Amino acid sequence: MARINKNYDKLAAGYLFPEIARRTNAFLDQNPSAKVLRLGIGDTTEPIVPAVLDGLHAGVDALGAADSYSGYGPSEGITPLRHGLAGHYRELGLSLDPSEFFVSDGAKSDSANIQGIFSDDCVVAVQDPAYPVYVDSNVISGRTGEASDSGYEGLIYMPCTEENGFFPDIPDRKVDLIYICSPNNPTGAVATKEQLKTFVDYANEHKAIIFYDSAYASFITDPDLPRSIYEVPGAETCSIEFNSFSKTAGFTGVRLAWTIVPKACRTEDTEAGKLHALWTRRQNTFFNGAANIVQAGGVAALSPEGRQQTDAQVSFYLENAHIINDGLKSLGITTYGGGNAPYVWLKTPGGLSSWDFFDKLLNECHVVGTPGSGFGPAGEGFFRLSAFGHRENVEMAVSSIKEKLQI
Ligand code: PL4
Repeated sequence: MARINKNYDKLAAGYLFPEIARRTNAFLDQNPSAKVLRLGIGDTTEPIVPAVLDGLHAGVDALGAADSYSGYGPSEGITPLRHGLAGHYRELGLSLDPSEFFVSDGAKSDSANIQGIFSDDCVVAVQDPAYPVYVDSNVISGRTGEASDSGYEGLIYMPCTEENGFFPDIPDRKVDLIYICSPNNPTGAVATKEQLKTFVDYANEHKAIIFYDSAYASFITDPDLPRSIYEVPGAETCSIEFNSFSKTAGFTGVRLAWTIVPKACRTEDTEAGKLHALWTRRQNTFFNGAANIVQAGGVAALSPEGRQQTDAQVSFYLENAHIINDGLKSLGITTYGGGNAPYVWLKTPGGLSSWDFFDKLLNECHVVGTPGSGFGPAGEGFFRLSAFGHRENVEMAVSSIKEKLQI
């Protein structure tokens, strides 16, 4: 008799983003003429820049000629892209080998799948609030107990609060797998090298592994802030890093990302090289590589011209974040983030719950955001606005909030 994975039944509620879509659609059913301004999901809206489009076109054209046609490629990614990525990190002063880069179709899938190469009894620590994928993938894999208002039993929550500047202290007990996201989704906070060093030292001491999600690294403008965890001495032995072309090159629908598993990275029961070998084996078994057309676009995105154009687009989104921040602050709302990240994290006015504020913002201003509590217990009382909208929509949303929000 076939039986299902009962861990799915533990998942607290519907996945956050479909739930937002459900509530928004219900509002539109009731108010069909309303123009809803979406600052909820972190999804890019600007067109792909010309240099990257040229790369994608070249990828298509290559398939149309017998001498340049390619079929299945290496599941780890094509050589020019892995070399290009290693070159990108060399600019940060880091010497990672191209073979340590695993190209994939998304940081979401990689950050969800990575736990699969670790033992089921690993103790997991997450920043709270956090991108829901880290928690849900471990719930599904059976590393937690049931959910309650304070989170999942057995999961170690590391609160990120106003008091600690939205970066947690190291765990006060031994944990095995630690998820850190910087620039952070949802708080927009960026960890300093000193803050990351506390975790790198902890991980090396306890033979723990850090999963470092740097999907928004290209939004860092402050030259003193680290764009990769490997800028911290000692990180290569204890850290796996995820990054993505999604937000940098407008590839949220195109799909292209990379994960770095250094050969030096190891666990308590393995030698250096084993984790790299396991992830290679995992990807070879479950994944047939990112689309060749898309990888050609990725190579173009890393070219000098591609970088210049995508950097300009990132600056454009950061300007949106400034507009949102300025508008909210003018109403006396407390905000965080937005300076080196595409998310503005605001404290709900009047002490409203995150979902109550979601409904209020939608009903009064026709603006959709993301409730902080959807990212974890410590997100309650906060709310996230995304800076990825069209400028016109961002400006309309801010005007609407300034004119109509009753606080
Ligand atoms: C909505 C910290 C967004 N349906 O595009 P990927 O897979 O390379 O990267 C996804 C990703 C990875 N890491 C972090 C992220 O914030 C994201 C994307 N997050 C958001 O609004 O929080 C899009 C979410 C998408 C989803 O469920 O991921």
